[in-house]
Amino acid sequence: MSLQNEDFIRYTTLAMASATEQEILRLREQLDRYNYAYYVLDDPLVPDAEYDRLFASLQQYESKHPGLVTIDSPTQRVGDKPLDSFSQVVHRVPMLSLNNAFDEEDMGAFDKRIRERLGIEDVVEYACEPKLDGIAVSLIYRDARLVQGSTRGDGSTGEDITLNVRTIPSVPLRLRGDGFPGTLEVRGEVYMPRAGFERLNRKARARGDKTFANPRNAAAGSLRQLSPRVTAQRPLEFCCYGIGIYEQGELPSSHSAIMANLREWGFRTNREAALAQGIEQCLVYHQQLAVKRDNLPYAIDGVVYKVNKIEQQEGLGFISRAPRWAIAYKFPAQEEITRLLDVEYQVGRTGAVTPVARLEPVFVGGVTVSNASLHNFDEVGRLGLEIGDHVVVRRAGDVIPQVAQVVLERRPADTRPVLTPEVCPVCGSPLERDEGEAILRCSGRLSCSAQQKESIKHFVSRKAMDIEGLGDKLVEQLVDEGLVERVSDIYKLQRAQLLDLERTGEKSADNILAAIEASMETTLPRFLYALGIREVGEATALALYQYYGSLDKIIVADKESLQEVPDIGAVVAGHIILFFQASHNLEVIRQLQDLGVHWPDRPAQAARNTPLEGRTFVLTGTFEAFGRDEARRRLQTLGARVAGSVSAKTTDLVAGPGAGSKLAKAQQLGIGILDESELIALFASLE
Ligand code: D41
Repeated sequence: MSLQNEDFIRYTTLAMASATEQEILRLREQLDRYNYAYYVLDDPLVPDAEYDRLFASLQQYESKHPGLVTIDSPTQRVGDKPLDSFSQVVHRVPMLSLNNAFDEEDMGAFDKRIRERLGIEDVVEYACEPKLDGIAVSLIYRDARLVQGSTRGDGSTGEDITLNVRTIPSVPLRLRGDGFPGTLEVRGEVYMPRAGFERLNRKARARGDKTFANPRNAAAGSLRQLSPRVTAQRPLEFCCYGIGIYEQGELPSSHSAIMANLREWGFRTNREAALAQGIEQCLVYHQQLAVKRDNLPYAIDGVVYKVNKIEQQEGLGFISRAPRWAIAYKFPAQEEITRLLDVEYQVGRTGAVTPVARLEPVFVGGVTVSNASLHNFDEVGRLGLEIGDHVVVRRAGDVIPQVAQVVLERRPADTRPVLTPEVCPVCGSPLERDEGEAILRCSGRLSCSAQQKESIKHFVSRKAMDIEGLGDKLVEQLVDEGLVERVSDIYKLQRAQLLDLERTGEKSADNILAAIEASMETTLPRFLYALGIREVGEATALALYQYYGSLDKIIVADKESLQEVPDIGAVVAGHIILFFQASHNLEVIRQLQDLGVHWPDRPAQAARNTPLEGRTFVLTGTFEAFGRDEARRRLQTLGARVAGSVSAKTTDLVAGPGAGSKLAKAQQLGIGILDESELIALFASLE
């Protein structure tokens, strides 16, 4: 397909275009507008489904009329020819670096220097913005078209990554609106939002590939791909923070006005940005952002303050490659180096043996960390971890601290390898490894006290039987004392036995007994979930209940039948069969029922108003009028099945903004697609 066709634009602006050409222009304009609303305004105008439909339509027109394809068409983001290497780019206006401040004193000194140099008594106006933890990038636009993208490099010379930045959806290929200069260089950070980073690493782990240590490395690694197709797959975003070249146009008089213009022209700016009058307000901003930090969808490592008035910036100038008018006030680090003291093995409910790092306590991301997740033994191998090593520990947001990498330069002489256990570290049973899985599992099942404890903890947990007061510590005590071996033993507990335990007084013993009693009246979905069948979470438990209505039917269901249940595939069906084949599981269930655990079966079909019976919905994206849970519940009440993934059994997909692969798959399969308003209309007509 020809990429360049400048003539097309000129020709069509003469209003002599054919109907096809007009349609192509209309689609592009509409897609650009939707993209702008989505990425810059954070306020989507249409469901993703609609965007994808228009996009597909434009693609179709363009493939029939290759001569009408232009370089700035939304369909032309991803080029398919990989490069041999990146060429160098000299920055006409150097990309300066930032001086750092680490405490309020540093900030006070910064403000004082500025007021002295400018000779002003009054407060200085500062523009404040989060310091994104990404890669600084320059984008050059000539006559509104993106002509070059490059990395900052050393500030004077970077690498030409034009083809890669073009694949980032929040990078405009063409400027919007008017009033922009003939040549405009926009600078900003390319970063990977946290959710995308976690997803990428999860996938890498599942495939046995190397993971990225943090979102910044992931962004850098993704931009450094010679094949733009790879970059296009990575969830990157661009947020601008300033300008470089600005020719043939009038420069606004403040940083905030420049940013407002960039936003009009199609760039994402940081919505947390604010103006502060004087240093005091700057410090308040820093404190407030520190509180928000963990809840932001992207990683930040501080606040950048800039003197807002351009005239004042010019009066201050720069010194050794950093402007005097800006400073980065850093937050406490989210990565620290500490020592790996030992690796211990944890045995989970399903027998999965996972390695856990015991660390020399280290203050990171605002808390003291002494344990970190190592995921699985393959991960230990990939990290090249040895006991005694110095490691980088990362704690960001509310995720569990992780060992991100080994600091090989600092490896002491006396490190020991991390051994992969051959038998269960708790019960000594042989370990098994499922085909194609990285996870080792204890084969001891419920003879393993670790699995006993974990499965009992699961059984009593809030979303399962919800026995309040039976906390983890108490469960461990009960198992260790031999009072509870299997979940049914809970219902045989005597008051005197509880009182014999340490730390259990009369009152708490009575409360626990009352909670145990109350839990006997339960629901089948809760009970099914509580059994702890592998891969049967809350949603699957509910689906089983809705499909079969009673436990007896589930117990005798065969594999084919189980796979008819929405969201249940061969693997999960296999786990369910295996569970109910084991006679000791059936015995525990029988005992539980004999001891009084009961639930209502699903009411007979005929008595219910179930107009959506036989239809299988999948919900994707976000909704405004109600949460996804509520939408699911209401659909189920109307008799529909609600599955988690799109398959041949899906009849309807409800797509809110943010829908992605499920939508694409549904379109492929020709499944009916509804947006939120259509769903609301459906409820209105049926409820
Ligand atoms: O968010 C950022 N990482 C950020 C980086 C920002 N918000 N503003 C920045 N401003 C500058 C100046 C003041 C020099 C224009 C920066 C950077 N520089 C920067 N990023 C990497 C090196 C310098």
